[in-house]
Amino acid sequence: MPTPDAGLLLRGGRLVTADADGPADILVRGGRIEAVGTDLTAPNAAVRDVRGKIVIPGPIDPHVHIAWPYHEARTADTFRSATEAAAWGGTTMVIDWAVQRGESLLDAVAARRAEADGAAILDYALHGTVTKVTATLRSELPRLHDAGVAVLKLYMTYRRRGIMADDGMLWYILNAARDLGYTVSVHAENPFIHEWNEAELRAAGITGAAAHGLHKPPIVEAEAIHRVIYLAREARCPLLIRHVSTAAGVDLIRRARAQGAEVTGETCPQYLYLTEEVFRRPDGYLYICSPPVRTDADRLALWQGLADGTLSVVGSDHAAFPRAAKVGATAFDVPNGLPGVETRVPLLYAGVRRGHLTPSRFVEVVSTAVARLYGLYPRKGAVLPGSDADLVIIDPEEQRALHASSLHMAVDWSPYEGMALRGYPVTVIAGGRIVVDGDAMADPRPAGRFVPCPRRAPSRAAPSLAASPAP
Ligand code: DUC
Ligand code: ZN
Ligand code: ZN
Repeated sequence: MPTPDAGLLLRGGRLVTADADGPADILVRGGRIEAVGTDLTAPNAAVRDVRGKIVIPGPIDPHVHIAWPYHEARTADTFRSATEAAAWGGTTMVIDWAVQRGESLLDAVAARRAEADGAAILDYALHGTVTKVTATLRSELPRLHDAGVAVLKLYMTYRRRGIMADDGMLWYILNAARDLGYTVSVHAENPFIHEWNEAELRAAGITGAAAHGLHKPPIVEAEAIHRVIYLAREARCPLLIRHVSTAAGVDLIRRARAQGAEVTGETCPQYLYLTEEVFRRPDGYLYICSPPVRTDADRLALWQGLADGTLSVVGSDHAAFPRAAKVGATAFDVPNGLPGVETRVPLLYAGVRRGHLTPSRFVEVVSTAVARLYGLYPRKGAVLPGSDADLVIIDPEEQRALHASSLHMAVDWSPYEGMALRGYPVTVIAGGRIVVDGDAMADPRPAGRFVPCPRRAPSRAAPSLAASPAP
């Protein structure tokens, strides 16, 4: 009888990576990939026949909000329940935030690790959200690498929540990050425009779900993206725009990249699949997230941006608020966010079926490009000898319909209720453990590890705007 230490041989599958697509056997041993090839043999290993299935490097969700406070509300999950749901949906690692709430970001990292260690069933990493430049923060900035943080996040809005970075703070952090080797990521919305619009709408008595899209039209995102790209180019700091939702945003990033700027974008399944029509539904308030979902034209521009490399990664922006937490408030007060850590990979795979992405590009945006962005490639995001044995097996013929009742996130609704999919992750291997197998949670042990993200290589010289036309 084979023992787990004797290894696991996945035989006869179609291995799809960011740069290859073809038949391959994969031998897993000791939590890592030991060999990849054709006609592999491993006398004592357990053998699994994966003919007809697609094997991909483990998807990484670079944007989740687990147990996350939003005014009086809090997302309903824990590291345990959220990573279980992630695994059910074919994700093998998540990246969450350590948010500077008082003085110290290092304390926030330690507190977040205390929540996750011994609870997460999957590996996880943390990025650091800077909310205030204090003396403590200044002194900690050079040491965040030692705590495993390589990507920072700034909110260009949420002024009234006291976490907004104004232009001065943005400029300071972009310059410090360039010198210290961090990538800066931003939530790009202009607060002054949407707060002005909110006041007008409130005065007119327009506060239902549709007011959400009305107070944050595309200019709210586009102006902020335009401004932060300008600042980051002048500071020569690598920049990631989080959750891009507009065609205008894609266009700004594309043009800046064409001029040599080190800027890229993330989008999320909600912006690829949903449109502002949802705000007309009686339960339209459920769909309130920021930025808002947009039009069909925006949706298609985002798919195009993902396909042509303008946008590099897809995160879920998972924020699991149950119905009860969202009902009853004005559009401006509803806790923002949608559940999505479980549905990100299936929905992106559906993008292959629908002709938006090649199979390799799908793998790149859900896995490999995330690993590269966080400095984790080829430990993560790859199927190479020595890589962590994080693998997901997709059955391209598996038919599933998305229903909140059969999904595993800590919520009683799904933005994609009833949506039929062909092709679904059926087996999830994380660190060599078979975590999900068909209908079974095969290994719910909280064995997820904190994965420190290394300092990135020095920035490519990004041209100054003084030397080239503005984007
Ligand atoms: N927007 C959301 O919709 N949810 C989480 C955080 C955010 O900025
Ligand atoms: Zn955000
Ligand atoms: Zn978010």
